[in-house]
Amino acid sequence: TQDDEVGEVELDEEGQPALAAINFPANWYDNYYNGFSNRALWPLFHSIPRYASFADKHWEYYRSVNDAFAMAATELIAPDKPVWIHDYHLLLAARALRKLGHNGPIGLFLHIPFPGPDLFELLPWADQLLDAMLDLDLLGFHTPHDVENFRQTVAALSPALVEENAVVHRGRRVRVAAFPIGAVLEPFQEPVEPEVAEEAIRLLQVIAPSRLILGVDRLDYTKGIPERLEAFGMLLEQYPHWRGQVSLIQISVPSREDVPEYAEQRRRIENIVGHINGEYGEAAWVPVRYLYRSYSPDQLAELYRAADVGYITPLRDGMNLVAKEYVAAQNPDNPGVLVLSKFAGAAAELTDAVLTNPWHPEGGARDLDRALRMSLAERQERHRRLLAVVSRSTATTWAESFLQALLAAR
Ligand code: GDG
Repeated sequence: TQDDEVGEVELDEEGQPALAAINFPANWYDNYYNGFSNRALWPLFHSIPRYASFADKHWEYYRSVNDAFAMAATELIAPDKPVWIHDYHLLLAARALRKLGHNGPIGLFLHIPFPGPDLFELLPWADQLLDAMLDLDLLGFHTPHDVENFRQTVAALSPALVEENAVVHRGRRVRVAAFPIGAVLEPFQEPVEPEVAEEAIRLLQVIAPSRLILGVDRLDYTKGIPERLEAFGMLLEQYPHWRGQVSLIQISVPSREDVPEYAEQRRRIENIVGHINGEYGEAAWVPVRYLYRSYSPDQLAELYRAADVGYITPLRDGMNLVAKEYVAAQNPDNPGVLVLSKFAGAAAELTDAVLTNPWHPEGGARDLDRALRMSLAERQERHRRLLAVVSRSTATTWAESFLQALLAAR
């Protein structure tokens, strides 16, 4: 909304689950979402402090919005019922709920990485934020590495007692554990109707007969897209026999366009794409097809399946579901190769991917060359093990195990 008032809670009980929404004034959204959430917490928690900026006003709105969510929740949820909070936008909500008298179990799952103390303490409000998180009963992360960072941050910056699987403070035990999220697999494993995937099919026709390397991400500086393009350029430079033989399709889904660092990242990517295509392109072959738009899951499934290499190179990522979806979409008889950044949370589970360092273009080029040359037997063997991991824990099993732990936490 445009005015200065927070809107009433709007309840939609038709769907399953029921949804409630609150309208915030535009300047609240700007300071809370674009500002504190995406210019302070997002870059810092992804270990990219160079992109972080801190403003008192952003923090004030972050507090107000967390209070407003807690207020709305208490209108809808009895004080003894469990509450599951999601992500970095609502790190103060448990504290706000406790102040309003909520005494039921409260859990929070963080979908992004958690930094160690050297980074976390750069935040001017580090102590207050950490202290508020200790009003939770359960705090879930994607990986054991995030759990360890949280434990070390608490040990360094707070008087709380740090145990193996919990943090204890003011008589409350906050259970801390890893719950690696899984993908919704069905859309990527079922056959796709040609009509609904027409766009993707046409795109594949244009690049045929060359081999295909595929990148899919929101356009975000944490996803390592310029670094990926540099490594692909290095492949063409150092392994010239691949020129004309392999193309990169990079799908970048528009995201957070009001945040200046995202606009800058977009320009940087377009610049590198232009450079590579100008340098290596030929009349009959365009090395990089760059698409700044989104595609439906059916179209993505078609592209995943056609790609010889799924090339996913975040500088840092909580999990990365595209990596899991790519594995799920492959034909087991003739699967593609997942080349995955070792700094994605998914790398902790997907150890049979070709793990790569996105900061090292020559290493990246070597890993791509290796993936493109990999024998059928090795591809099948790696894919078999990756698929077992991806099938074992899905979005559903993840949600069930978190909820079970939340109820057991008290
Ligand atoms: C955050 C964390 C963590 C992709 N292109 C389109 C599209 N997608 C879908 C993919 C995938 C999802 O978006 C992206 O999820 P990721 O996990 O890869 O990345 P983030 O958006 O950064 O998600 C991440 C995740 O939360 C879950 O906890 O894994 O680390 O950063 O499912 O298929 N969806 C549509 N159009 C597209 O063009 N509709």
